[in-house]
Amino acid sequence: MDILMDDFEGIYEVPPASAEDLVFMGGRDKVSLDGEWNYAVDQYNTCLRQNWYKEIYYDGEGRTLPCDFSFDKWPSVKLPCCMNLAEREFFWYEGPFVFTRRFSWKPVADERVMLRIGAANYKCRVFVNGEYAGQHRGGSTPFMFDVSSYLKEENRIVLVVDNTRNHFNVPTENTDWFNYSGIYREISLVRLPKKHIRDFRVSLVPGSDFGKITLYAETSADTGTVRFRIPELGIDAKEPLSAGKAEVVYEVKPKLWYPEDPKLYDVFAEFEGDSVSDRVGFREISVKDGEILLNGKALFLHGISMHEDSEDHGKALTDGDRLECIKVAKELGANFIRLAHYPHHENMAKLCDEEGILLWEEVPVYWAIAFGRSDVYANAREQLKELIRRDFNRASVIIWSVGNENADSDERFKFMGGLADFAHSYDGTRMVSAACLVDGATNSIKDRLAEKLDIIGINEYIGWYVPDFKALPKLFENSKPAKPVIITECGADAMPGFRGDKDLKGSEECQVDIYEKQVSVIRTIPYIKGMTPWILFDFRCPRRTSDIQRYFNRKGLVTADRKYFKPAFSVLRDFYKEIAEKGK
Ligand code: GCB
Repeated sequence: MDILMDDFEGIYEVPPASAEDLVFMGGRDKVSLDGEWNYAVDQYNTCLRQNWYKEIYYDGEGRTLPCDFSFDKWPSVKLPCCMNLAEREFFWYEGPFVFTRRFSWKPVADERVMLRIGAANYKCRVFVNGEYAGQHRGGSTPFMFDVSSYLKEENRIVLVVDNTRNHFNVPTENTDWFNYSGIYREISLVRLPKKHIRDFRVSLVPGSDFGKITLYAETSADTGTVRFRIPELGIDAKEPLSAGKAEVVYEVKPKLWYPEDPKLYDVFAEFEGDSVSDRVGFREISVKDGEILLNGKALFLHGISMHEDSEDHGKALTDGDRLECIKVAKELGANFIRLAHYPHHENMAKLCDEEGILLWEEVPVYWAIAFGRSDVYANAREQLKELIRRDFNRASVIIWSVGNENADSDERFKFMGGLADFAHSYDGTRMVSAACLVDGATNSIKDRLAEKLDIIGINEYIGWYVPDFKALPKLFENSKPAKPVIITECGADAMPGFRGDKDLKGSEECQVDIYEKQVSVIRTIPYIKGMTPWILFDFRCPRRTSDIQRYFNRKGLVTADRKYFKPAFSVLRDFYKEIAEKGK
């Protein structure tokens, strides 16, 4: 009896879907399952306890049984979305939701069908026609399940999505952003021939004097031949597989990708009856003698931080929302965006490839993670791998960040050092960083993790959380970093339209003052090679309850509705303009 069952979750604890289950998506036809789904709040997890997904309506004798669910009569919601914004009464709800819909399908013999969910926060369990297809952990990365064997002509899918915060999740129960619930990125089915391409990577070979391109594919079969093509560069190569992998290095000088001229090439891979494609830019990012180099030239990252959040859609931004974010960042003079603090939608990086914006992408290893636990490490590493696998071909992405503001302990060094090593080994074409804390005891940049990073990110709130501004020049005097530094956060809250003296916390004048002081010091420090102040837009945050906050973090330079530009916006814009004119 389900009411006497204590460990109802045990049977669902199968190994979660992993990065290795992700199949390369570029150029593939998808059947979208977005749209109207029936749903219920399932606060007590009764779907999992009573196996609703099995849809048992009758006893063995054909008599109807009482049911605690009625899938097709439940209210409906248009997915993807953030459920907190779907109905007023869901705003503060955290816990399980059950989503279900029917769909028709034409099964084809020998075909593989993958279900892909762009992201669901945080734990997602998938049932197709009464069978458990598996689970995924992590609220911001895509996952895929092979559902071929479950599909019929008429189908029922049930998804149980639970965003209950938990100390052993990545992130933990305590973050400085809103814990939106639901399936907030696209849901689709992808038909694959039995023999298909699983991964396809195209990149400039680092250190090749911009003269070599690697084309790499992984396939579902061990043997055969992969054909790689980049017509515009005259590349057409057939490469035999070895243990399911094919790689070819071409000597060719592509036109390089620059923010000012983001050239993209159409690239293709074909294997048996399968073919995939992508649009890829070629650029080299490196670090040398304390400089960050893009295509061999030193550059200063004129950046800004950004959450994935909008007043109307929460994290379920539209492409229109994303383009608006990019437009506002460009108005600021930014050539670089820090996508904090978790993987944003893959379309953001695609749009930045086209728009010529450099990106920092991050995994939610945020604040006080349970660093001592191997299962938590495995989950964080998987999220990082899913992100790298998803965005490897994006020229815009130049930095993988392995986390944000974590106290320097032995366990944390092992955990995050492990992630940094993994990022380097899984992707040799990018820089690895993390947003580190200032060492409070010595007021200096001193974090053991720096030895594992290519670039050191530093969050400092001097002028705001640390009121005495004199600490800022001292911080930089006290530090002798061996690597380039990006100020990954600095800033101040300002309530839009709240005017007052510069010492009045929360006033627009106070935010202006702090920005003016920050840039006046930062510009003089030679080892600082970029900055991404906190933050472009105000964002929802349950921790922020003061009269000037009202459940928003108001450190934005622009309000959450993207309409009002606070005066500090122009301080940063003018600074970026001035240094750009000086060629920095
Ligand atoms: C930080 C965090 C960021 C917060 C910000 C703040 O250091 O990295 O997530 O939102 O400070 O506003 O306090």
